[in-house]
Amino acid sequence: MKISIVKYSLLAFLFIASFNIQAQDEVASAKTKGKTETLELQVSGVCGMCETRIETAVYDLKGVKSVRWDQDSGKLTTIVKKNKVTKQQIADAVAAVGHSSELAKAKKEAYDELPGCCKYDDGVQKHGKKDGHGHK
Ligand SMILES: [Cu+2]
Repeated sequence: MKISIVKYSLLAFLFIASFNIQAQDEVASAKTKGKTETLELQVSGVCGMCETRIETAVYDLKGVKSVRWDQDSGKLTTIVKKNKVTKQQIADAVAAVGHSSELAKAKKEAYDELPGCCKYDDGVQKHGKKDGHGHK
């Protein structure tokens, strides 16, 4: 009888301890989740130079934590501080450096200044991914 009481209180202790750890984990992840959000946008572009240009323009926005443009899919994934940056701001930033997206058309002057190999609206196909720097 004495032994089983010890056993039960040990079990109860372990149960409570593991519950507390789990609860703390949930609070921690809720904190991180609450601080940032991921915004996705389709952006036109064809090569590694486009990738650098697009990512640099977005990274310059205040509140942007990380940015990645996928050359194959054209998908721009931006992690931002929550409620600090909008998709429209991101679209405007890439439009200002010559890249159209689903929310904003590229500024004509900026598009005209792109190197020939980056003119995605003039029949240039996606290229140069394998050679590492985008152009031969
Ligand atoms: Cu390019």
